[in-house]
Amino acid sequence: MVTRYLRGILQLIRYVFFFATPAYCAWTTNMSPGVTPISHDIYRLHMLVFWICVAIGAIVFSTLIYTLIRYRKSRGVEAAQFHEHTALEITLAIIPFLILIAIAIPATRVLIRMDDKSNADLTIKVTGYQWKWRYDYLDQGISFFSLLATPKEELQNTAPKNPWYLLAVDHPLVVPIHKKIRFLFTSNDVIHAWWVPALGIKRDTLPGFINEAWAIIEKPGIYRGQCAELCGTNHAFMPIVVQAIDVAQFTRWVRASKQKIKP
Ligand SMILES: [Cu+2]
Repeated sequence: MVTRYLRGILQLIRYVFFFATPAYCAWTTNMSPGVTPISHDIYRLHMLVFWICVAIGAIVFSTLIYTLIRYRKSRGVEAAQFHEHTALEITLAIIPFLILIAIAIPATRVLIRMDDKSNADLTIKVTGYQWKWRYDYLDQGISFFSLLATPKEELQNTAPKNPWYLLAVDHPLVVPIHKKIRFLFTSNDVIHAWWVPALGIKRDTLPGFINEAWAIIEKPGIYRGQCAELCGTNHAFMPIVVQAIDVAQFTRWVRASKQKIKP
């Protein structure tokens, strides 16, 4: 009964805030655990910090509410006067310090792991353009642009919108699963950001600079993302689609793509 009631409230909140969102069906209340080791690390870190915040909030607010009721003026309670309680001051300084250390250690560990781009199986250069992405497979010699594939009628509201409205491209980034992919990020014009939540990657692409990231995708599938840095008029029209397939399929795809480039 209670769960049904709560579910009803949640549904109502979803309708109020997300009714207009076409990707409403994919909406969840928490961060996605993703499909790469780094995205799992980020998820675990997020949950750790979340539960620490929940504990702090529960302690602070329960103490506050109890105090407000128990020591209210109408009961004739008078405010206590005390100054320079050294032991209390030290305790209140040490507790937050310990909490910060408890967060900083695993966070640093994840940052170091994110930075380990060694022993990559393939390298892909991602270049941001106003307003599209270019992918260069440095080892395979394949290059192409990836453009928004949403039909004009949907953009102009003359046709019903498909579930992947503004999240579909003509040529997705095709990658193999279980291989360490090293990404190099740069830009041709202004600052963009390549953001694919399921891969745990969000990197700025800066003209004249190279940023790096890596991913080992565990599950075949389609993973979508968007440009996450306001880059001009069509910022919202340069989505990212990553298609992860098994190694044999990837090898075939590489061969077919090279054949297409030849003429
Ligand atoms: Cu952009």
